[in-house]
This record gives sequence, structure tokens and C-alpha cells, in this order.
Amino acid sequence: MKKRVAVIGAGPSGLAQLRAFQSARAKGEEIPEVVCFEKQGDWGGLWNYTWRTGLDEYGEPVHCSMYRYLWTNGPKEGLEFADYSFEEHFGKQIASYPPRAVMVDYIEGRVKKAGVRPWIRFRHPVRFVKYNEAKGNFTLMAHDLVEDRMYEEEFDNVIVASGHFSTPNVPEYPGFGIFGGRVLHAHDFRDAMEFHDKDILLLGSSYSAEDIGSQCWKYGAKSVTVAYRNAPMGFDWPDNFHEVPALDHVDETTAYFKDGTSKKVDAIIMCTGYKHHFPFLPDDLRLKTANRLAAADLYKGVVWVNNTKLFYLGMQDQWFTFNMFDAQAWWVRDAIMGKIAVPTDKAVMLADVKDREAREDAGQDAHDAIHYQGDYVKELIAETDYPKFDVDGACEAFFEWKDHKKAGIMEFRNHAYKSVITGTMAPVHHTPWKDALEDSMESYLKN
Ligand code: FAD
Ligand code: NA7
Repeated sequence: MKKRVAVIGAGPSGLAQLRAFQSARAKGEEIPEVVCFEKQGDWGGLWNYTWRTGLDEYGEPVHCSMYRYLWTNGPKEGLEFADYSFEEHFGKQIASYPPRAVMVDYIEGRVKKAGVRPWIRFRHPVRFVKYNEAKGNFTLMAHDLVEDRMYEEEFDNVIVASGHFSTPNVPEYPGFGIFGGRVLHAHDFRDAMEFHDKDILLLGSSYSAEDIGSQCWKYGAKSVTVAYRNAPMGFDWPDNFHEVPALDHVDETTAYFKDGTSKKVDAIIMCTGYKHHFPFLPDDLRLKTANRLAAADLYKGVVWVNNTKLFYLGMQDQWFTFNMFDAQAWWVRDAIMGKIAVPTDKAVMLADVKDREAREDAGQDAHDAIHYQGDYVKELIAETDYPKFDVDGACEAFFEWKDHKKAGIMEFRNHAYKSVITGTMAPVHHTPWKDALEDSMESYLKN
């Protein structure tokens, strides 16, 4: 009997896993039967945009946290697939911060070429997974939404690739119940035009606050106020863009901050992060971790220490994304196919987790964090046949990106970087980001 492997999610991580198995098969290896369960109607994960918020047409929580006019917030040179370059996909080198639609096309290109779409059961949310001690395998219950039918199947391995930037962390502040404007989480933000000419307040000081604030500014918000809980982002913001200390409370019209200042605002957008949320997993299989580079309880960042037949992909906080998911997926494939030995002693795996935590904690700044995650990518790809690439070069692109942000937060996307896969320099985009209101693929590729 062939091994059966379940992959939960067909976002960039899950698709990396399908491509990893397919590439082994293409080299003549015998691979397990792989079944991917995806609750959305298409692949791409968060990159699969929908106007919907809340629940979808089947009553499922909408997965998408992305929005219109989203351009990548880091250079594409930091995430390029080592086995499928942007140049291979587009037939030419393209500018460094592609809009979402361009990225979806690129993500799709590789898996279309690999021919793995038939491995995916779309509109099939996984409802439950349990481990069968006696049989040493898993029972997975899925819901075929289209047929409205629940069914169970058994698998030898389960790979959780369901993402962790979809279930919002939604705090409450005094007065939200009486505030007259809209209060929403970044997960439900879709179109900056909604806030044109409005005074908006953002809570949080990380990527969502930075990017949604910048978007709203670009599309004509009257003012943007960002309240930080611990530290401001500290960029040189435009005149109508301010960072203030934490929110204390609001009344019908006005937000009051910890430093005693206040601001009348029309809407509040909570950019307060996301939760690792796995409602389909029982306690003995469920990852509980903070959003950090060294995720809890995962040997090598991927093997569930309490049951080594279960794997998680992409659960770390992310500097590296697609190429890190690839590094993990290739490694997990080889662990499942018996080419990489996973320790049998839990203490050994826990020591590995502790060591990763300690090394992350020893880092001083973003530079160290980028190096740390780059080293992790290197560590994994050294153990598989994933094409080797210049990870340090990708780190360099991230360092330049950080410097460019410091020099001009509304201008950093006008810069170009060198591909570490093909060695070519990206063209400078034809229009500065702040003036490029149209974000279609057609327009972006006109370089
Ligand atoms: P996801 O993309 O979240 O995909 C998970 C998949 O699992 C989804 O398709 C979902 O439907 C499916 N799923 C979930 N639960 C179930 C279930 N029970 N059963 C079946 N299927 C299920 N990264 C970058 O590199 N560059 C960027 O510019 C960038 N911008 C971002 C902007 C925003 C607003 C956010 C939220 C994230 C951004 N990211 C960016 C990071 C993003 O996390 C990764 O790019 C990538 O999408 C992660 O891939 P993933 O497959 O791990 O998770
Ligand atoms: P992050 O990076 O997890 O950041 C969450 C932010 O929310 C961070 O600044 C937190 O402040 C802040 N936060 C969390 N809880 C609260 C409360 N209760 N009140 C105020 N502020 C709070 O999430 P993002 O959404 O920004 O980014 C996630 C991904 O989306 C990322 O990969 C991007 O590419 C897009 P703290 O710093 O802890 O004080």
C-alpha cells in the first residue's frame, strides 16, 4: 500500500508541498498519494482576493486578509522560487514590488506547470483530524461544501499549511460600543477608497498598520493617525500622517490617547495582528505559538514534537516567505519519504526548539532576525535537493529594502533589486508607487 499524505491548505505553503512531491516524481522517485484539502474555491491562499468579508457563501470564515491595491511589502527578490524565476514566468525581468494580481499569476505559474491541480479538493474545509494510536495513522474529516457532505479518510501523514494571518486578533477598547464610525480589523479591510477624505485611526505598529496606513494616505484619506502600544514605527511620515501613543478610550466621535492627546476620527482600523488558529485540531495535535521566528514545539520548524507524523508549514513570523515554504516543503517531503531521519527521542527535538528560541532571542535587531531566518532557510535546503541559491544575497535585498524604507516610506517601492536566482537587475518601475493608482497586471508589466 502506498503511503497517503494529506495537505491542509493550497496557499503558497501547501502548493510548495505539492510541487516538492511532484518534483521528486519527475526525477523518477515513487511518491506517496498526496491529497490537498482547500476550503476556498481556488488556490493561492491569502493571495486569492475576494471582496467578501465575514462569512462566505457557505457560511465559512472568509480566509482572505488582503485588499485591493496591495503591492508586495518586501522586494520580490527576497521570495523568488529557486526552481521557477520571475523571468521564466513572465518572459522578462519585472519590477521589484509587484501588485497582488501579478503575484497570483506567478504563484499559479509554477503549479500549473507542475500539473498538481488535480491533487487538490477545492471547497473542502477540513473539519477534524485525529490520531489513531492502534493503527498509527490519522482520520481526517472533510466537508465537501458543494455536495454538502462530510466524510472521513485515513492518512499516514498530515501536513498543516492553513496559514496564520487569517483569524484576526481583535482587542476591545472602552467606548467602541458607542463610537459613531466604523470599527474594523485589518482582516476585513478591502478598499482604501472607502476612507477617502476621512480621518482614520489605526491601532498597531507593524506591517498591517504601515501598509494600510500608507494605502489610505495614497488614496486620499484626510489624515492617518496610528496609535502604537509599545513603540512607534518611526518612519518619516507625510504631514497628515502621525504616530501617537496607545489608545486609552473613545467616545462617540473622538479617540483619547495615553499621553492625554485626542483626535476626532471617522473610522478605526485595528491592525492588531492575527492568531494561530486551528479549530480542526484536537489538543494533542494543535500548535500553540506566538508569532515569532522560532515557532513553539516544531523540530526544525516543521515537525510536531508530540507526533512526528504531523507537520506544519509556514508557521513562523515571516521575513522570508515563498522560498522558506519551499525549503520546509522539500524537507518535509524527504522526512515523509524516509530520506531524512527524524529523531525518535522527543528530548532531542525539544532541545532543537529551545536552541532556535535562544538564538532568536539573542538577536538584537531586524538585521539579526533576517540573518537568522536566512540561516534557517540555508539549513533546510542543505539537506534536500531544493535548488541552492544565494540566500545571503536575498538577505542583502532585505537590508537594502529596510534602508530604502527608512529613507522614504512612501518611496521605497520605487527601488529595484538584483535577482539571486537569475542574477539580473529588476527594472525601475515606470510610475512611482504613490502615483500608480491602477494596479492591474497589464499596467504593471508595461516596463
Ligand atoms: P495562506 O496564504 O494563509 O494559505 C492557507 C490556505 O489554507 C488558504 O488557502 C486557506 O483557505 C486554507 N485553509 C485554512 N483552513 C483550512 C481548512 N480547515 N481546511 C482546508 N483549507 C484550509 N508575504 C510576502 O511574501 N509578501 C507580501 O507582500 C505579503 N503581504 C501580506 C499582506 C497581508 C495583508 C497578509 C495577511 C500577509 C502577507 N504576506 C506577504 C504573508 C503571507 O502569509 C504569505 O505570503 C503566504 O500567503 C502564506 O502562505 P500559507 O500557504 O502559509 O498561508
Ligand atoms: P503583527 O506583525 O503580528 O503585528 C501586530 C501589531 O498589533 C503589533 O504592532 C502589536 O503591538 C499590535 N497589537 C497587538 N495587540 C494589540 C492591542 N491589544 N492593542 C494595540 N495594539 C496591539 O501583525 P500585522 O497584521 O501587522 O502583520 C501580519 C502580516 O500581515 C505580515 O506578515 C504582513 O506582511 C502582513 P506590539 O508591537 O506588540 O506592541
